[in-house]
Amino acid sequence: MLNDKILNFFKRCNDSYVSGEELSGVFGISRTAIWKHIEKLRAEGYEIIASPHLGYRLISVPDRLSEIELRCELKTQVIGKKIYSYKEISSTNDTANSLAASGEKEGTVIIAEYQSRGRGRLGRKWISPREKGAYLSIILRPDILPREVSLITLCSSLAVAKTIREQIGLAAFIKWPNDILINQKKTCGILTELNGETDKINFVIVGIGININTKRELLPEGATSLSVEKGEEISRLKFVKALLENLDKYYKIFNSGKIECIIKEYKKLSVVLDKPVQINYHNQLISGHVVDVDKEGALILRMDSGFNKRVLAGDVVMLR
Ligand code: BT5
Repeated sequence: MLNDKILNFFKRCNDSYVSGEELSGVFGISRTAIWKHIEKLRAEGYEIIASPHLGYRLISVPDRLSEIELRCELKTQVIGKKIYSYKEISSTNDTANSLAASGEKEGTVIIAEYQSRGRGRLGRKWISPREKGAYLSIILRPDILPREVSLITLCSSLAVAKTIREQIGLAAFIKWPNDILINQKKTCGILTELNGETDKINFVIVGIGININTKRELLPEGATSLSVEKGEEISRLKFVKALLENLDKYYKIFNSGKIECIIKEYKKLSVVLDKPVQINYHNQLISGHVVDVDKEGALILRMDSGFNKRVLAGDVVMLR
């Protein structure tokens, strides 16, 4: 805790030197104790130089997804106003679910450097290599009906794809309902979980897993990471901050009722629109041509019979 306070003090000093004496006075501990805290921060990857006459100066911060670094100059109104960061967790969605059930506010983010039981849909696994990706969950309390919850996944996948395009310059596309692809390979998956009753939502958890600096060999078949595709290391911290800002931006548009704006943007990045697909829908394989995504986020499939079918969930296989 004191480490965080010292860090915040450095940040407020705008890159200038702070003397050991000043730090010792502010925090009410000896200069030797201050030095020990500085050593701890250095061990965490903070570059802090010391000059005998001037004191300490923070030079650079590590690429860690910690609460203190993520919150620093984060320009959001709702998302990330509170952040819980963990070095290791079972699943960020599980923690988010329990925090939300005990009343945690909308916008709170739970993020971890490693997940021992990262989850996908239908009990599938999400591989979460340590300090390589971003594994986060966001608590939302949208004023919508349970049947409209797919729109939250849609909105979040748009925010992820846009962030990849803006920050990394890679052509990211969305594969309905919850995958973000680069060069047809999966780089991000989204798991949206709903807690509610038939006609009322208590809360929604949006879980996002993104492979950022993950090596190809740590990932399953058909997966990739931003660094593999870009051919260089990526600042996870910068990327995740930009992502939180985009999530905030699209959630605001969503809440203002401009769903059609979001769907319009979404369709431009969809890999399934106008394509022949096969969908595993309630354990039944159906195939057809995707003709639209409707205002509740459902896929409209023109079946071979000529009839349209509305699909709200399922696994899509591209046929061409
Ligand atoms: C998803 O499920 O794609 C949703 C994944 C959501 C993960 C996040 S991480 C933060 C939060 N906390 C959690 O516990 N979960 C969320 P689905 O569409 O069912 O895809 C799962 C499938 O993707 C697996 O069966 C694998 O084939 C593949 N997969 C697993 N790990 C992957 C990875 N790191 N990158 C790409 N593909 C992966």
